[in-house]
Amino acid sequence: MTATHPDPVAAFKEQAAIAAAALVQDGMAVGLGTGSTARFVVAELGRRVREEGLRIKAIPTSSVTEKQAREVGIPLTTFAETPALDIAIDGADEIEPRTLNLIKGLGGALLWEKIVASAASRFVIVADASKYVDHLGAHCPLPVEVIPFGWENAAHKLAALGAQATPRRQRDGSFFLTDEKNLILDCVFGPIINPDALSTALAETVGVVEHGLFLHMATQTITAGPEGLRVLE
Ligand code: ABF
Repeated sequence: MTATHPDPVAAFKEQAAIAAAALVQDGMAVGLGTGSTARFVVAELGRRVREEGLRIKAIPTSSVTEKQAREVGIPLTTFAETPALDIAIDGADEIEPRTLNLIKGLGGALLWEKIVASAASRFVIVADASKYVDHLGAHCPLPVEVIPFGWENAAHKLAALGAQATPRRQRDGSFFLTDEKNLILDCVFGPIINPDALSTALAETVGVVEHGLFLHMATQTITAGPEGLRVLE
């Protein structure tokens, strides 16, 4: 299968996604990511299930991905039935090529994404090449998932860590709610020089459920861009 999307960036995403989907083998338990690049992965795996008889079972990282997986015919499972996954394939907002550290979560699904990634033996990231950065935080805010109760206090604590923390809202002005009915605070830190230290500080912040720093988790990144396909491990 080759990338056919007319939009060049989407075609890069599709190219990376098809390459990642080829890593999935018969009998595997698969974590399915969220976002526009992960959508191409789900579509390709659905094609392989329907056309090649690929036998897999999958756990989605969001209700949106669950809906798409059902539409394309990918059998779903749960952590109760399948506590460990062979591979999880997901997108990212920023990739630091030296470390494969990531910022994820602009899609609002970071908590389930991190849980699925942590249950997988292999965590493969797919993206277009524009996602590479020298330092995390260079282009994107860091999404932080917080409990709605007392979110303002969490925002003040995040400000003390150096962030401008803004609750993510829907178009109608209401708060965006995650699949767990939590809030996302989009935190502008600027370039993050010590992501490990920040990750620890965020984890210790009362009211924070999870954050979008995915450190030392990705086993491989597959990206596509004008220079072609690039695999980092
Ligand atoms: C999800 O997809 C999120 O973690 C991340 O924010 C987003 C990336 O979206 P896209 O692939 O559309 O750039 O994995």
